[in-house]
Amino acid sequence: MKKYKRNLITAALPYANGPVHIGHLAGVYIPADIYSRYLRLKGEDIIFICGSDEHGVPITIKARQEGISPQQVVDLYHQMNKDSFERFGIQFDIYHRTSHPTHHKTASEFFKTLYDRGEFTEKETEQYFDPGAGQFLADRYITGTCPKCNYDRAYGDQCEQCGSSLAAMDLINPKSTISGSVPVLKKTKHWYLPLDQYEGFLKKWILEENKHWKSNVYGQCKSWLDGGLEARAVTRDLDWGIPVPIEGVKGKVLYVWFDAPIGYISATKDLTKNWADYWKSKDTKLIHFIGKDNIVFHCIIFPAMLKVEGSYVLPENVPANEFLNLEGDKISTSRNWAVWLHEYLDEFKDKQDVLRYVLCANAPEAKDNDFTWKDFQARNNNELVAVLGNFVHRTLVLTHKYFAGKVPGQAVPDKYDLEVLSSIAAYRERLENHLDHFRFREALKEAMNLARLGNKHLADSEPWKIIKTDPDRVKSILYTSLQITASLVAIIEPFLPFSSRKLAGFLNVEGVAWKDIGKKDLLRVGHEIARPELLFDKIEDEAIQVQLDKLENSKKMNEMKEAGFPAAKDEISYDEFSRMDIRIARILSAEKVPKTDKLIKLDLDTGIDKRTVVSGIAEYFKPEDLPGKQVTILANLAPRKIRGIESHGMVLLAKDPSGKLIFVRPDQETSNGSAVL
Ligand code: B3M
Ligand code: ZN
Repeated sequence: MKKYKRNLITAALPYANGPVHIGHLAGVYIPADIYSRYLRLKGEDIIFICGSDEHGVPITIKARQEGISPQQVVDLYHQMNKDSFERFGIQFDIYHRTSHPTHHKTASEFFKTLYDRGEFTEKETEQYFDPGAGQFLADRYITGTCPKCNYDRAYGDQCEQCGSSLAAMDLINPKSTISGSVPVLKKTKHWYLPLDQYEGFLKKWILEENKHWKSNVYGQCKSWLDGGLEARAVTRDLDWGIPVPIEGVKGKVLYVWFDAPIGYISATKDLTKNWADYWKSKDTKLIHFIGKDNIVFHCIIFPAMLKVEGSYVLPENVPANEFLNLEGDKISTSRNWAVWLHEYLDEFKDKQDVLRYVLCANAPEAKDNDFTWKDFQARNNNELVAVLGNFVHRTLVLTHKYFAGKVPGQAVPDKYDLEVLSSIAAYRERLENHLDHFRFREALKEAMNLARLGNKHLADSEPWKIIKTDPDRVKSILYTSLQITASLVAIIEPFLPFSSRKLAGFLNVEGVAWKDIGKKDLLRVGHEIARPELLFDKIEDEAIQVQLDKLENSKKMNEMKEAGFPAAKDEISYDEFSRMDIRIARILSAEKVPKTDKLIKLDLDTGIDKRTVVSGIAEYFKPEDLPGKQVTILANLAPRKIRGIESHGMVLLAKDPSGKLIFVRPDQETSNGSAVL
């Protein structure tokens, strides 16, 4: 294996359009953090880069849904994700953001360099344009009928019913999601990266020189390359992003997948003035941690960009993971089928390592995998508590009980103890072999095996039975257990950093270096340890039930939505509710509003006044049936002019998914003006 001077580790920049969930963690951030911590512990030169991806359509869609600006969206989620990662112990050297001026400058210059050298091709194409909104439509902003399965709510890039990836032009009856109007085709000019021209280079570099990549990554690259590459547009008609830095070009931005990976470079620039040592030297080992949906961008498109630019290093490896499912179902933000990191951190205080452990033990390294709360509980109770926690606790308690908390000497070293002691270094070697090859599940298993060995050694030797008859033997046993415990401080650090800290505290040491794992007298004879506490505690059924109930609730909400009932609205305060003046009124007279299908004009006696309200009920009621009926109204709604008639308030109706309307009425006669509370 080639020796490198430096390590440059990147983790995919999450879109700042929502919180991070366990799928992101298991796919990207946990493996990346384990790997980075491991290198740091070995004393290597390493920087670990991440940040928010703040451009592109995902951000503008979220802004539109929430009725806030894209800037507000990214400000909110950038801070939230940055905080969550920190609380979770993901130790980035910098958490940057692509809205940062350094990034705008870096990405613009990158584009400009390629543009000035004539590396892009220019093409005019026809694209969907929303005449009502006066803007071009990104594929996600167009819905219509899927040509493959006839689903009528397919998007311009994908049908969520049959999973086909689509082009906006394929949709039958396309509609703009912005204005609802039918989009028209309009000419527009864009710049393309001619990937087809780099096919030769990419084939050689990936298929021949990068055979060591994980088979899921290599396989995906191969199928892209075998299918033939096409030129890719690197600009978009959008008003959110980095403006295309070409004189005279307006209303166009860099394609988010052009600028986002350059974000790794921008972040490094703001981290260290020696950024070029990392990015522009053959001695750098560049590793991208990503999820499988990002493979083509990190293995084909970004390397092609770097290669064409010419002065940057290419990734040595791109250890992408597959997807994590949740309780047998695909994780989905829109269906709220996820475990959100910020919620986990609030609900399971001080249990960061439990989630880190479970997500690593279960990581979708080679194929998609499933997270279940029962497995989470079982792994905590049967592995962290029963194996690791139990071993550490027994060792520390017995040391206090028999030797006043001081590391005993090996008066008469026993053969078994010596064997155990000399085997510790081999654990380190096996761990290194796994970690160097991104096999984090295996590495974690190996780490736990050392605790298992410690447990077995204690159980076999039974010091509690021979303390009276053979105290010297007990000294040697506990000396051995304590050395294992000290090695565990380093061995578990990449995976369980919080517990490693705690354990170091119990042992009264600063920390343990990776190279010292298995070292003789790692804990010196006579060294005094602290009073032990529990490293992990049991998770009870109740805590798991709370989580299962939450998911059950999401499921119910999704079924309601599917059936056409509206989604639940955000909570409001009692104060907000009490500002609504809801009361009972009687219909005095009713007549259809001329030249409309739906509207009826109602004259009402509200108890406090007589007033007119226009209501859209004509499809379900005849005007002549209405006078005399009592109804419920929202009386203090600001007046509105509807078809020339001023409407003062609103009659409350219940609408079922078919659209049918009925009145919300008191179930007995009551005085007009009665308040609804
Ligand atoms: N934001 C996509 C994602 O979150 C994208 C990654 C960018 S990495 C440069 O999956
Ligand atoms: Zn379909």
